[in-house]
Amino acid sequence: MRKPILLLGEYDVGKSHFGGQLLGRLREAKGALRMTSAPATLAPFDGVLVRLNQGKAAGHTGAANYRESFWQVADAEGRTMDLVWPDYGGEQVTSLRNDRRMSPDWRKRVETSTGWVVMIRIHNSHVPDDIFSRPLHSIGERPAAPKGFVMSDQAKLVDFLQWLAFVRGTGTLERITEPRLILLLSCWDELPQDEIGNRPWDVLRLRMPMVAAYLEANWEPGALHVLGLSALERALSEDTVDEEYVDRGPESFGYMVQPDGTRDKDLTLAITPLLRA
Ligand SMILES: Nc1nc2c(ncn2[C@@H]2O[C@H](COP(=O)(O)OP(=O)(O)OP(=O)(O)O)[C@@H](O)[C@H]2O)c(=O)[nH]1
Ligand SMILES: [Mg+2]
Repeated sequence: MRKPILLLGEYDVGKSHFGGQLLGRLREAKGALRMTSAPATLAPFDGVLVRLNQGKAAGHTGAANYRESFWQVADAEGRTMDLVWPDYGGEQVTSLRNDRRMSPDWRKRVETSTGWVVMIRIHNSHVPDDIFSRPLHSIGERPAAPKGFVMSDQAKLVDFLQWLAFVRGTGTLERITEPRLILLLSCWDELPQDEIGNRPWDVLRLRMPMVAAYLEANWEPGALHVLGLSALERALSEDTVDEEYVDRGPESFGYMVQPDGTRDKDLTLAITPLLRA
């Protein structure tokens, strides 16, 4: 079964590094999903894999790039599928969202994908402070109101998902079962100590309550998954070598966070819910 995935993530959320790490794990064949035949090419993730093996981060993907890779994968029960995994410059999603226009290629992806994987860099996303989240004594020091109307991060995401569902013709009179949706809260390792041990849903409810409420109201529970992801486990630099990465290899790093808050080194678990359709 061919499974085109609509991977949605803006600039700098970690799409390319996750793609590279996921490809590495699938080839290793030690996790819940494994590759059944070697992919014809490691592109577009070859560059990321080379950099990670050198203990360095890769650069940003060119804004105009869109490339897909085809992976034949199987789970432990022997179910096989062809996963179509993309990599592209996150600016494309930003302009889709801002311009409310999409090319025929993007429209086809929205219409034909069996699953949507949405990545947000959770540490950078939160509700601005207000009287409910700030101590009362600090209210006098209110920051200047922004000039003009600015949509919050969470309102932007809800608005975008509503629009995509509309483009696809997905009605919301009943809860959505297709496309399945996985929300990956990426760069989980960046979260502060008092949040890093929490469950992904709780972190989402705290940082983006409107998104949490929207997803719960519109998706069928079995078709909706909110998971944590730290594809690299730590910050890497583009210039300085991380010796431990070189010694132990990128396959020793990275984890996903299960719904109950436990960590698992098997990054393929971050996408297995897509294949249970
Ligand atoms: N701390 C930490 N940093 C990460 C992780 N994954 C990626 N990063 C860093 O986040 C930055 C963005 O990652 P990319 O994978 O390039 O993001 P992208 O979504 O492909 O970005 P564009 O190509 O610009 O669309 C890079 O500097 C990475 O080193 C992670 O799990 N933890
Ligand atoms: Mg990229």
